[in-house]
This record gives sequence, structure tokens and C-alpha cells, in this order.
Amino acid sequence: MSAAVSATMSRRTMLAWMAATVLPVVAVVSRSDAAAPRVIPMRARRFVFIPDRVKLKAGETVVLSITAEDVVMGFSAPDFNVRADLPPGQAVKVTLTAGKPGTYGFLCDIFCGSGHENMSGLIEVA
Ligand SMILES: [Cu+2]
Repeated sequence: MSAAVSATMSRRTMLAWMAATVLPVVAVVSRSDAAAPRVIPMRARRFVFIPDRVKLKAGETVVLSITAEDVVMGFSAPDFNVRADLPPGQAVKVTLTAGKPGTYGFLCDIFCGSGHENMSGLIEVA
């Protein structure tokens, strides 16, 4: 009788242990998968961003992974309140969340040579 009770207890203990350890891990993994934003690779070189048009859904959060290929550039999207320095050869991640539908500009904000002033692109939120 006491062996049966102790077997029941240990099964309960094991279930409790599994609930306390395994289940939260599963929950965390699935939650982070669901929340993982789309990553959009971009390149920057004199005097273009590639691509220079980025299409987002309203409310969508994305990560722009931007690599400058030649000289130090800047990335600035003032309507999204984000900017970053882009040292050459380094993928810099910029997270932004699309708000209302519309077309918004981004630009290079570090002087990178003659032509810098035309180095820009558009984020289209639909
Ligand atoms: Cu520039």
C-alpha cells in the first residue's frame, strides 16, 4: 500500500516537474517564433540603397539588415524614428514598425561623397 502511494506521489512529482520545466520552455519557444519579425536584407553603396523600395504591411514590425559595401553610410528613416551608422562590411540591424499606410522616405545621413544627397529610398506601407 505504501509502495503504491509512493509510486503515485513520484508520478505526480514527475508530472509537476515536467510542468514546471518542460512546458514553460515550449511556451517560450513558440512565443518567440510567433513574434520573430521578418528580416529584410539591404545593401548600401555609393550612392544607392538596394533595394530602394521596401514594402511593409501596416502594423508590421521588420528588421532591416543593412550592409554598407564601400564607405561609412548612415541610414535614417525619420518617420519611423530610427537611424543607424553603417560601417562598411557589417550587417547593421534596424528594427522598425510600420504605422499607417503611406509612403515614407529614408536616406543616407552621413556624407559619403558627391551623389550622397540623392541617396534615398521609400518605405511603402499598405
Ligand atoms: Cu551618404
